Formats: sequence, C-alpha cells, structure tokens
Amino acid sequence: MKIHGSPTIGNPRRVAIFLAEKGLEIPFVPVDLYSQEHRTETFLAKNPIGLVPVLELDDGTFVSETMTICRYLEELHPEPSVLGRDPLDRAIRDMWQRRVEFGFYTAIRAYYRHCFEPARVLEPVQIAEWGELNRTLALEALRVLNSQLAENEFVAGPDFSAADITLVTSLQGTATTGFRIPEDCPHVERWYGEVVQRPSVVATAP
Ligand SMILES: N[C@@H](CCC(=O)N[C@@H](CS)C(=O)NCC(=O)O)C(=O)O
Repeated sequence: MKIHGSPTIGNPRRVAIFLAEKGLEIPFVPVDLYSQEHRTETFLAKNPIGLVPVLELDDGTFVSETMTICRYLEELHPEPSVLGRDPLDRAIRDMWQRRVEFGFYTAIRAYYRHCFEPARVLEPVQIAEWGELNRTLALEALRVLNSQLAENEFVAGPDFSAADITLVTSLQGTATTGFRIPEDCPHVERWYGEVVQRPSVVATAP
C-alpha cells in the first residue's frame, strides 16, 4: 500500500495523523499541488477528480476521499479505534467529524482559496466577497464547537477522534491567512493547546 499526497499538508495530513494514532505505517508519495501535479494524466488515472489523498492498494486499486480511506484502514485494523467502538460511538464521532468538515473546514478552505494570492493556482477564479463571507461562517462554526468543547474533552466526546483531526489540520493548515481562534472561544483554545501537543500532530506538523 502507499498513499499519494504530502503527509504534512491538508487532507493527506488527516490520514497521516490517523495512521500515527493507530500505530500504522504506510509510505506517502508527495504530490506537489502548486505545480499542478494532481492535474496530470498520470494522477487523474488514480483519482479522476484530481484530489489528494489517494490510497493505492498492492493490487492496483485506488481509494480516495480522506474519511473513506480512514474507514477502510480502521476496518482492517480496528484497534486502537479512532472512528468508534460500537454503532452509537461511531455515529456520534461521525456526526461531529461531518460537522467540522462541512462547517469549519469548508468555510476556512473557501476563505483561504478565495482571498489569498498563493491559492490562485488552485482556485483560478477568486471571489474575495465569497472568501470573506466564508471567514464569517468559519467563525460561526467555531462558536458551535466552542460550546461542545465546554462540556467535552474532545470534539466528539471523551475520546480523540477524526473530528479532532479535521479541526486541528484545518486550523494549522490555514494559519498563514492570519485566522486565529477568537477570544470568545476559550474552550476551543484550551482544546487546541492540548491537541497540538499530541505526538501524531507534532510528527506531521506543516
Ligand atoms: N473530499 C476530499 C477533499 C480532498 C482535497 O480537497 N484535497 C486537496 C488538498 S488538501 C486537493 O487535492 N486540492 C487540489 C485542488 O483543489 O486542486 C477528501 O476528503 O479527501
């Protein structure tokens, strides 16, 4: 097996943290997005929508989509569990992961891609107003997570999960935009201070 994508950047980093949490080792093959390597014919044969990460199996099968890759690997290696130990635990963790991914991550990604010059190579038609609106949506999403983290050690409850992975990689991956956890989100700040010290997060830092 190997994973196409750079283990310190974006969605491939989510898989890298997941693997580290589970004590699994799969080699990564870096893909340079800023030179458009993911838009070459060779890469599109692996994933026709041109996104990393892509897991390549030894029989030549390609599996893309971050959470799909993680779910496949968790089924092969259930322990230690990152995605949940029983149906309800898995449902709760998945619900929060999706809330982070389709809330905060999607918004902060749009802010970066529409408001910052280095992102133009990935987002040729940048609409600054759309980016700014998404910065506001990212703040709103963070406030919901702040309430959840007031009552819980981690985003999905008492255990570190993929929801935490998605949130910490989104925050660190967009730090160059100047976006910071606002003062009215002290529980996110407490959580962040703890999670950035986890060995899996330190080992994959951008
Ligand atoms: N839904 C995909 C999203 C993957 C994704 O957006 N990957 C980014 C890198 S973090 C990418 O390949 N971007 C290339 C582009 O937008 O052209 C997943 O969960 O894996």
